[in-house]
Amino acid sequence: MRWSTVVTAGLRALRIETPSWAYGNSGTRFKVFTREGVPRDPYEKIADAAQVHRFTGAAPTVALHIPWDRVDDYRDLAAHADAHGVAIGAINSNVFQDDDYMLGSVTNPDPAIRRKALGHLLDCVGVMDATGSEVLKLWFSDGTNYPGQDDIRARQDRLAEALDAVYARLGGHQRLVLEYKLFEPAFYATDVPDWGTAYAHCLRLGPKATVVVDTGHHAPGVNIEFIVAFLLREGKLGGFDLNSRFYADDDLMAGAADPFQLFRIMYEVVAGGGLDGGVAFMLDQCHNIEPKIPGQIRSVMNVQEAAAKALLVDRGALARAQRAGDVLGANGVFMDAYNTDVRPLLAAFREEQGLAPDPMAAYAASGYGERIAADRVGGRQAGWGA
Ligand code: RM4
Ligand code: MN
Repeated sequence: MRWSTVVTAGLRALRIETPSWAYGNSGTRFKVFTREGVPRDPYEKIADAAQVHRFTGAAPTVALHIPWDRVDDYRDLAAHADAHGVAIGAINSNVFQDDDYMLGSVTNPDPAIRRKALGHLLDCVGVMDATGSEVLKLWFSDGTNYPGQDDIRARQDRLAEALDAVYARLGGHQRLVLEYKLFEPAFYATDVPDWGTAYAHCLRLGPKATVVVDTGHHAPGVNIEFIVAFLLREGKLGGFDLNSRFYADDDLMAGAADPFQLFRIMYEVVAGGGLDGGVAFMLDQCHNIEPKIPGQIRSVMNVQEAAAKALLVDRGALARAQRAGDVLGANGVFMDAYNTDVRPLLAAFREEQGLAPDPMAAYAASGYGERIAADRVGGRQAGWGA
């Protein structure tokens, strides 16, 4: 088959990182629900992440969030991951949950609070040194709620100063990815609200700074695939936080709300060489009402399906139609790929690797969910914000 080798090579290259926080309890501003079997520490979160890899073969790394995943010995945690067949991926900094950060972290008007926030970011690079992680993910909740509350330009200066210090601390094999988000928790002016702001800071910093696109962090209707195409073209796409949204930063399963959008994004990834390395495909999701490990497995499968369809686009035929100005022909080539049922292809792809064709069914049959529910009693469950 003409296309299967292209698709298989692309799928092999696609590695999807799962977030440690997806395995803990989570919820909304209104309620965090507790569930049986939820991990009580980072070691158990990694054990759960390893199950996602075991059944999908496509999720070999797990991202940490510091301090949610604080441990005494990060080398030991990395060894634990290795023993479970996975590795520690991106280190996510967290400068949004201390009382001190009410008016911001690295952009706070108080220099002492800025120093504290920067200290945390530098500590995160120390964690990377111990775990072997190559990616530091920076997301700042910084911003203001009211016009006039603080000086918008001064806050950019403070941000740049902190980013410079973090950048200078990175080792040769380490890089930072800067995440943007339109709003929340700041409601008037967010300090890194959009890809343009993140891009400008990263451009100034240098080659080890790139932009991370969290698919839930845009205004409704924004053309995310355009952003992806642009950043890839500039060599500034560092990675994705994949999830889906209906309204704001909903953090629902990737590909659940709008599989067509995920396909369009993955097409730009494929066309722009984003599967050839340098782009981290991370999930940033929470599972508030659905079981967590299967929620991650389903998300990985959704990303794989979108990628397979993107890889199926007949790019020769598409280019010919585009050159000829054949609007409907070009769109037809695109839609033919999207409308292909790639599930049999993915099932075969998994079987070739010695995996079960249906990871959801295989996980359910494994009994792991029942086992952790029975074993993990006592102790304090990990949860969002803990
Ligand atoms: C933010 C952002 C970050 C994530 C936190 C929990 O909205 O998406 O990536 O680490 O949430
Ligand atoms: Mn994110």
